[in-house]
Amino acid sequence: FQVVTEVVTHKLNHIPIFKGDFASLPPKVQRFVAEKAELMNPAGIYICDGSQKEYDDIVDKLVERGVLTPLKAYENNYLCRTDPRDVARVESKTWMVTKDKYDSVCHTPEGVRPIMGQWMSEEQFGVELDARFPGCMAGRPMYVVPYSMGPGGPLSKIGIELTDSSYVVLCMRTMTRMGQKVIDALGDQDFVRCIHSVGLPRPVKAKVINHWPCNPEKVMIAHRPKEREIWSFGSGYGGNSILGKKCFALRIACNIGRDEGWLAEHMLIMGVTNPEGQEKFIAAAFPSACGKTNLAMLTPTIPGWKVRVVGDDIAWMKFGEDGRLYAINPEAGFFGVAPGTSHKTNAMAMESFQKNSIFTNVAETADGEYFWEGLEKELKERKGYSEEQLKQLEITNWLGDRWHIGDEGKAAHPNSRFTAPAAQCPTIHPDWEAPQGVPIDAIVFGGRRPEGVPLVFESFSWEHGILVGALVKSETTAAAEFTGKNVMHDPMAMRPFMGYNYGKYLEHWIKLGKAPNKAPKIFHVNWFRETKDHKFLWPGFGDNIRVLDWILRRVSGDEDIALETAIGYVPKRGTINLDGLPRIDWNELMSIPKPYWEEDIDESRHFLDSQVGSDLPQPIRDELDKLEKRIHSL
Ligand code: GTP
Ligand code: SPV
Ligand code: MN
Repeated sequence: FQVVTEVVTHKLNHIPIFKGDFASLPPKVQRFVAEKAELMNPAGIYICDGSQKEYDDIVDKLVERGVLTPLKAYENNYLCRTDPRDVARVESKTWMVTKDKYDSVCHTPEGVRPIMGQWMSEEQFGVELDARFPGCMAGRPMYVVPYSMGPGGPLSKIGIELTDSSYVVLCMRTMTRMGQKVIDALGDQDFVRCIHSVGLPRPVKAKVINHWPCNPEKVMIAHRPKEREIWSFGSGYGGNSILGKKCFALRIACNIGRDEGWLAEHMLIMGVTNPEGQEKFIAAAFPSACGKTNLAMLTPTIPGWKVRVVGDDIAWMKFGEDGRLYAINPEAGFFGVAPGTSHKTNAMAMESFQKNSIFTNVAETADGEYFWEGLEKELKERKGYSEEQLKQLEITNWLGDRWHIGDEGKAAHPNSRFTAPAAQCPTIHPDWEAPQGVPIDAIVFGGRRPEGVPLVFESFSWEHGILVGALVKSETTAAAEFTGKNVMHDPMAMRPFMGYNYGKYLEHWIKLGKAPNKAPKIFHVNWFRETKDHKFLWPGFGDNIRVLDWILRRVSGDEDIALETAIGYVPKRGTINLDGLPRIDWNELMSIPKPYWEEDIDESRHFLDSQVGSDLPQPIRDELDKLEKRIHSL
């Protein structure tokens, strides 16, 4: 039987309710809201119901205030320009707070700073919290955002975000299932507690740029995994503030998954149907801004194939009773990279954001259309402009300045994003909201590897595949604060999102793939290998279906198409369909240069020794030893 722990309703000392019925919230929610309101002292409390009217009301207010600009060429599309100091995730200010340091990070040698997760002590967190949150919502409304990650059912989880950013409320409504229906489903259950403030109480002492309050000096994104709690301060942008996404669905959820026996991963989920009509599902992990959204929405360039999206960024995966791995997309929208998106590269994304979408830090044309790098050609053709007319087109860049194509600088920030409802994607999978998920047949890792790494290879086993994931590296992108193009480790594409000791995380992966569970095959792809003069060797985008074709034939047990090499199985020449492509330099694209891999394996060993150390599970160490031997005998 259950002990009723809370029977009293909670009091809100003098803080008015702007909207909603506080008394009808479940007691646990009342207490959470009341306590945090007491701490942050907002002007009033706004309980979100998730309705269209509520969304429209907030949009109207933001348009009035100049935070959003209607993009007049579309229905219900808006542009938002942030403070230019608040444009991406801030990995260096993201922490995991646990009693024991090694619950969060690995035992790295003296003087080596862990890059998979940053730990903060509970004492320090207390100090940092006190320096930020008391009174931080003064003069602003506090929105109460109840939301579900997942469509409901056994794999879904509920969170409540308290935020003083109305932009965040709008994004949460698109990115999650949000509102009264979640409160109704919650009842007396627990939920993930999410506290977010832009960190600029009124009266504002700093200058507010672009009507975008934020507090860059004091940014802190802290997670208390044991308590299932997130505290985010100072930033209104993306993964820093839309707390259902990276904070909950990856950093907190991987902890829940560890306790409950499932995986929370930075992966797209897609259904791929071959010309014979057989569908298989793929989950793929690429680091931020390395092609997940594009692959998930791919328009095949070879006849007879069909690709449908289940998710473009996050997968929650659990082995079912039949031993197969099932995945859900916990999100309800796409928060996708805008630059580079065009009808040529990603038509399905373009179709997804023709209405009801928010564009953050993109440029705007004089005709009220969005604009970013990569749209020049189709804009010219669609409008019938001459080269000269195109250059004369009046554009307002992401900073709000007048700008023309060919001018210095960028029209859109490289990490500018569209926020669009997933249901608007023409290729959304009919089962994308299936509560039990879809069965995964292949897991694919990848990254931006300009050198040395072939287009595709297949691992020899589940454990070897985990090593392949553990050694994912990629050139840095604009999705986080790093500048310049350095190849960095991004194990499992989770470096910025690891929620607990990475060695223990690898152990969890190993354990889940054991019989009677049927572990999917694991592959690695690289769309980004370059020629000596820095041209991509592979056309990418829709042509990536040709690689998926090979992968799925391997999954079906086609032995004849693969060659065994030191790093894994690679396609035999002629087994990837290249029909209709301009000349592909197969040798360059597929080569496994010994000097490169010798250097790489040394660096990989150093990485695992210094970053995972004694936490590295023995089966992965064994795989590393075997890989090293194979490379030396290349
Ligand atoms: P996050 O949302 O940050 O997690 O990124 P993502 O992994 O979903 O990356 P996305 O699909 O948005 O792609 C990021 C950038 O990579 C875009 O500018 C794309 O145009 C580019 N890109 C994606 N796929 C390919 C490809 O196959 N080849 C090449 N050359 N570029 C690609
Ligand atoms: C990523 O950086 O992987 C994203 C964008 O998907 S953000 O939500 O900002 O994390
Ligand atoms: Mn992502």
